[in-house]
Amino acid sequence: MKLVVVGFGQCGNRIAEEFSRLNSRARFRRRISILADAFAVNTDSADLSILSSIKSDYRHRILIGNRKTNSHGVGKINELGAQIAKQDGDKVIDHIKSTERFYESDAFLLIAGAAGGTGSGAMPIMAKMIKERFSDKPIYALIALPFEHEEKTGARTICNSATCLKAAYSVADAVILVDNQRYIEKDSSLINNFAAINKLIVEPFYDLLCTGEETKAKRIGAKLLDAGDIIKTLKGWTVLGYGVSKLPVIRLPFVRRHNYRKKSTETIKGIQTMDQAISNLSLKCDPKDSASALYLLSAPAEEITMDLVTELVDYLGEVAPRAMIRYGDYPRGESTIKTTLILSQLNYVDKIMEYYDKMPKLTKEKEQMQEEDEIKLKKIMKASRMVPSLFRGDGN
Ligand SMILES: Nc1nc2c(ncn2[C@@H]2O[C@H](COP(=O)(O)OP(=O)(O)OP(=O)(O)O)[C@@H](O)[C@H]2O)c(=O)[nH]1
Ligand SMILES: [Mg+2]
Repeated sequence: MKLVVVGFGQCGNRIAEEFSRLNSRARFRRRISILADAFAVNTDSADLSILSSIKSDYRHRILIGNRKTNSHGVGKINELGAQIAKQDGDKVIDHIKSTERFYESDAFLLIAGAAGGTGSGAMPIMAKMIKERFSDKPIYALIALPFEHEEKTGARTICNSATCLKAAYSVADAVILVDNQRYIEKDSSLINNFAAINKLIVEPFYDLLCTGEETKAKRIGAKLLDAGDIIKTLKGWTVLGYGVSKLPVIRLPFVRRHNYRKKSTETIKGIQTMDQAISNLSLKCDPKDSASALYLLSAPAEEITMDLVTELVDYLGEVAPRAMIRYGDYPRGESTIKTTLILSQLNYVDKIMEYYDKMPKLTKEKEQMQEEDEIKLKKIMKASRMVPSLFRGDGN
């Protein structure tokens, strides 16, 4: 599957860069392209200039709103990010459309941080514009949710996240949720280490995008998972999971083929990677709320047995009983078993309810604060009438 990746704002730009690196890895190691192209869109020229893997010309690093922001970002005001996208969106679409391999792409992946200003505001607006122009390709929004400490310190963080999520959900075919907090829970050394978090965010896409692009016969699974399966699975609120388990490096094929005990250990390893994928979901949610799931098993060809494949389907069926399950296998030369999992069409996501539930209180508090500010300012103005003016005689 080939994506057109567009990152908005600093978070979106950096994750788009990571996708671009993933594409280089696929091309170098597997001779496969998984991106048609990658773009970075920002209101901040400094953020664009420090990127490294996205092409450095103005068509790929697209500056928007420079008249309004002097190229310094929108300072968390996502309404301004949205307004700028409405005005400059055509420029972004022209650049995307003119990319050489645009017509090879299967879908758009638009990326942003929910809590910022540029990405949070501009990404959903651009999703709508892109949908109107290219109705034949699905649009996926990948949204990074803020850390807990950011949520504690600012109402803006919650408001931006809630408005971005609502708008993205209403236009995108699927919204892929990644919770920054989940990545530091797993490894606290990751606090503020965005480069490491971004690598973890994009890793589940690697095999998922590569498998349908393979041309070598020995890399094509008995049950090939292609773009069509992924597109049919992805709908609405979506999370991803990923699990990996190492296999012994030295192999004696004739021993394994006849060794029942070893085979069952490998089935257990396969199940373990599914367990890992479920417990490491990109956002905490209940798999029972998913109506559409997909898994991809990547392993050496000789490890992919019917036993393992059916055990994994049964297991996922128990964990996500409402879900229609699609699956595939990807024979690889590496000595690992990997499971990539998508849980889509979630009908309930705690975290999103949390943001939405907080909004009425925050809106009321904001209105009250504005009223108080006006009253206080009026008081000062009133008192200032007794102060002589330095402008007297100027007509002021
Ligand atoms: N996963 C991840 N999250 C990031 C990254 N950079 C920023 N964030 C998160 O994104 C949010 C801030 O969004 P930014 O992308 O910095 O903001 P912006 O879209 O550039 O908007 P302005 O700077 O306000 O114009 C915060 O919640 C950050 O924790 C990143 O590289 N990766
Ligand atoms: Mg910024």
